[in-house]
Amino acid sequence: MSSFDAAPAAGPDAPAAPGARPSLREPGWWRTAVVYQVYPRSFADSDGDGVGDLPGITARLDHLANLGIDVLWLSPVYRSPMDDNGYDISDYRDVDPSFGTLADLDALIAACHDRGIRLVMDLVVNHTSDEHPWFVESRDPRSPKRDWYWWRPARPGHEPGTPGAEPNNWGAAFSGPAWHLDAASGEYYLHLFSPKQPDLNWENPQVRQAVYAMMRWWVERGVDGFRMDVINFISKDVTLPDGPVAPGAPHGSAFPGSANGPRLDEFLAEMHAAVGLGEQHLLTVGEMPGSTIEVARRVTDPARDELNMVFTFEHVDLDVAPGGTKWDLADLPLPVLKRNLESWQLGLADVGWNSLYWNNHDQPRAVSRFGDDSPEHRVSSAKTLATVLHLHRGTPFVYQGEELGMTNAGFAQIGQYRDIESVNRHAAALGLGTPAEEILRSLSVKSRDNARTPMQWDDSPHAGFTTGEPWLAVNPNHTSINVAAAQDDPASVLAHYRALIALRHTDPVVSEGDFELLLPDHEQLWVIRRTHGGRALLVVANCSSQPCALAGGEEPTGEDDLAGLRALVADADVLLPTHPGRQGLELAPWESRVYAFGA
Ligand code: TEU
Repeated sequence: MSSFDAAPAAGPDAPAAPGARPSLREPGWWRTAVVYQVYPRSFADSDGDGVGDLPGITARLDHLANLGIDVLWLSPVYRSPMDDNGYDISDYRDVDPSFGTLADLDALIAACHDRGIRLVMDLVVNHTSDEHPWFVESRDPRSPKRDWYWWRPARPGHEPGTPGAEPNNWGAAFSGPAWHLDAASGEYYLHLFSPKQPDLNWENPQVRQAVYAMMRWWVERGVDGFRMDVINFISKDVTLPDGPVAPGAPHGSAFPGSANGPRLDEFLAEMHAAVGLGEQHLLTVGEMPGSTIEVARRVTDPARDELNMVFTFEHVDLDVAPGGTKWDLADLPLPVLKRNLESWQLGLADVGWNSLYWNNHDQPRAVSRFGDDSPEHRVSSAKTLATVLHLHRGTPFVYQGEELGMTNAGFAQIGQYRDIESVNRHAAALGLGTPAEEILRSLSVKSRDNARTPMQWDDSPHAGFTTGEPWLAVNPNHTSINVAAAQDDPASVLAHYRALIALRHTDPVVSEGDFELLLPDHEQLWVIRRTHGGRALLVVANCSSQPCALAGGEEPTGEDDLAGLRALVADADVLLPTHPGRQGLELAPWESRVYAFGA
């Protein structure tokens, strides 16, 4: 148990013991919190080896404290062969030497707590590394750990190792089949990601107990919660049925069979009880590709004791051609995006809770994807995207560098990429005859490395990230986009994030207010009304690179039309503008205003 929760055994009215600090984990604390994600490999390197590390993060904590965030989510720092940058774990109870030591992690937890920041660990338990002792043991068919993973013989009538002999047709997320043949036993094991990430078999109760014990160990060490990697994959359809095959695709889809299986709720509730997630008010957020509002409502219903919130993928899968993969690019009309976020707001309004995010270590940079990263509009569009997201109801997640308006990497050659998904995708698509330019174009838009270029601290040669050679190239635009330049600039994206985070902490309309989307079909404007306790906030955001007049030509009638909006904003106070001093009925490109109504 964290020292913050070791309440003195005194009556409720007893004065606080000298030096006692308020608990960082009151019931429901995460409903007003803002989370900041650190991808350790790319945040700050303290020892000059070109890879970010824990002492580097600790040394930069004041940046997070100044931003005002409540929680640091640490992407994996566990011991790992780094096939997938730490999402392939070989020891859950140790820190990888490239990131430092357990003592460094203890120091980071303490330094966070000293600043009132909670620390949430990434929990990757759908799979381990193939170098984890559990899997090493499991390779022996007579081992008691054989059943800890998904070992299966070849498809009946097929010789192991021949084309099509895999136990089913699922493709892996990182290209190729989701099965790897182990020559020693002649059987295949399941890996939904890389062959070095074998899936754990959660049907086996010993697996589950081993995971819960490990989680308790981290809670004892002082962590304040868990972000759970692909947690809806832990329950699968145990018949492992073939998935649908898209035209021209080399493999079938692992959906729906590999996720959201019949025992998901049971496993999550069991974990909740076994780890004491509720009693200790730990933050839990489950990453859930392919989950629906219905699943999220169930899993985040407080009465069910499963999770606080989930990461949906719906809104980050909208710029994909119908039936395609993430690499099949498509335009995203604003109404489609607005309506999607609205559906989650309404779907989880009375039960459950939303997470809110544009960015993480797997997604391209928001300002490049949903905004306009040209020099003219980058700052405004980064601010306006932030305004819109942070004025939704839920817990916002900020990914490192988002608060600066960091952009996509701009890589033009395959040699610049490091991510296993991108590198494998390039090879697989070339093999299928896709033109190289087309592959590079989709990588430049969608590669996960867009999010992973080093954090831009200053304008020095490696952006203040490292004194050595960075593991992934620093974006050349760090000469102007960096923390040092933004720090004291009231017009910076950083200053705008500080204001939004502060507003959530002080104004219950932001954290708890009811949500309404106005003008849902407007192609430039994103208009949101939040109401709570007789007060209202109205967000009017021009999400386009052209000016937008609220005095339109042909206007629809009805409560939510432009004329109604004009009347609303005529005399209202602007609480949080992207363009201070501007008023009137025309919005500049990417201008947004938060108006306040009521006492
Ligand atoms: O990601 C799960 C996931 O399905 C995607 O976001 C993934 O990145 C996909 O390949 C995108 O096309 C989680 C982690 O966030 C990711 O970094 C890991 O690689 C993955 O699980 C495996 O642990």
